[in-house]
Amino acid sequence: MPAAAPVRIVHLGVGNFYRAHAAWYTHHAPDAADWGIAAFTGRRPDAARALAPQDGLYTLITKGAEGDSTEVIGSIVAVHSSDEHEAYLGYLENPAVAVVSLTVTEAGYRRGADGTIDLDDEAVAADVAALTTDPRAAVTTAPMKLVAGLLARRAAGSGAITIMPCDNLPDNGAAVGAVVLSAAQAVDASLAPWIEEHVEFASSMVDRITPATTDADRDLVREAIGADDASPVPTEPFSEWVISGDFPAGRPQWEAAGAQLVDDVEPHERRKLWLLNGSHTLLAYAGSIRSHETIDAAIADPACRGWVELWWQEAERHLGLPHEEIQAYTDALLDRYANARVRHLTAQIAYDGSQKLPVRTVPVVQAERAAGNVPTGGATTLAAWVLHLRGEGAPVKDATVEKALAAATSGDLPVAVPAVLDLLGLGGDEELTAAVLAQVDAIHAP
Ligand code: CS2
Repeated sequence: MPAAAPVRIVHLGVGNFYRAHAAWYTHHAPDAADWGIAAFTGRRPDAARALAPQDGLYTLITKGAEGDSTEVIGSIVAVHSSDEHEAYLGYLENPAVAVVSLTVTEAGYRRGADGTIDLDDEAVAADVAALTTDPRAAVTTAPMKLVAGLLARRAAGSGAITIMPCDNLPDNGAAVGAVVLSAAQAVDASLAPWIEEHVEFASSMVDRITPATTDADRDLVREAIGADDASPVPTEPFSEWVISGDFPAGRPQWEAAGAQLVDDVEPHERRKLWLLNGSHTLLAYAGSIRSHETIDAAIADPACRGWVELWWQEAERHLGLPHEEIQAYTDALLDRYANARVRHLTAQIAYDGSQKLPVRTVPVVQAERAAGNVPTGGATTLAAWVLHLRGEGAPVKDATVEKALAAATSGDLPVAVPAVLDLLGLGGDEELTAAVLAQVDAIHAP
């Protein structure tokens, strides 16, 4: 193995997805030797425990429909658990560190309804109190980690840096910019103008289906490379990364590794969020209720496949993209979903629905209703989510589900459905309510 590259990227939330995606592109950039990644875990320190003893190295297993290939990835040169706060501040103080990227899930940004930081969130409030007293105090939420890092960078006089979220939020750079600026205001009002001047928020659309690691993956790697890897990452062959934004302190030549640098990520992002993530969410709930454990099993069920196709037609009407482009993308999606070797669990995608539906499902349903249509595909997702919240299919794992759960269990379905629709901003719509109730029956039909 070549000597580890110097740390110039800090990543928050290292999990399988990041290691299948941006870390892989960084490994393949022609200037990879200059761009090491210091990766911090999210809440759970498992990834740090597994990766630190193997110096951040891990095996990527690409599961094609026909067979596997393995590759050892070396771009992560330092691994830390999320509480190693001094180490984190130390990186941010270093002017050579040019990028902070994040995969912290949709919920991790702690956004309030208006898109600014949710100061009522208990963990956020605790972080604000801590940072107001001591700018080097340990904090736990992602937005406040960014604020703490920027306070340290400003104090060190280390200048410009780019923050690049890689989560499935529309216009994720601007979204995180709004969160960080409002978080900074709450801690130290003088930081906000410094951020305006020194910090760029890049947007990125990331696309690669990446399931959780299983023991079978560890066995496969032992067989393939003759060494133990505590944390290999299984993924699919398909991969797409579209980035827009400025990198005043530099960045790896990701485009030479296959990433696309564009002026506007939005059309790519919406296409992916609505067609891929929107259909994933439909399959996660409707599929698991119909006893399908994986996406390949769900898409092989003619009823599920029919609803996904309806959903794609509904989304297409509002994407404003050429039909051929959408057709090519959805044809590829059908192949990706049918790849049984990936074993993507419906229960995994079912996590955090309260954060996911508002960005991947609701906008299409709203656009359809505004156009006078009753979207059966969208109504299926809504019906399946209500049933999931009422205990059917995949278990509910969702930190911000409290209100939706209360609405979904507030009475019989004719009461619960309108209550959930109301919460999603789709309330007072009898035609839509009737469509959702009809899809409850359709999902339950054999
Ligand atoms: C999935 C995504 O779990 C989910 O919500 O829809 O993780 C999806 O697999 C990725 O966005 C694919 O790029």
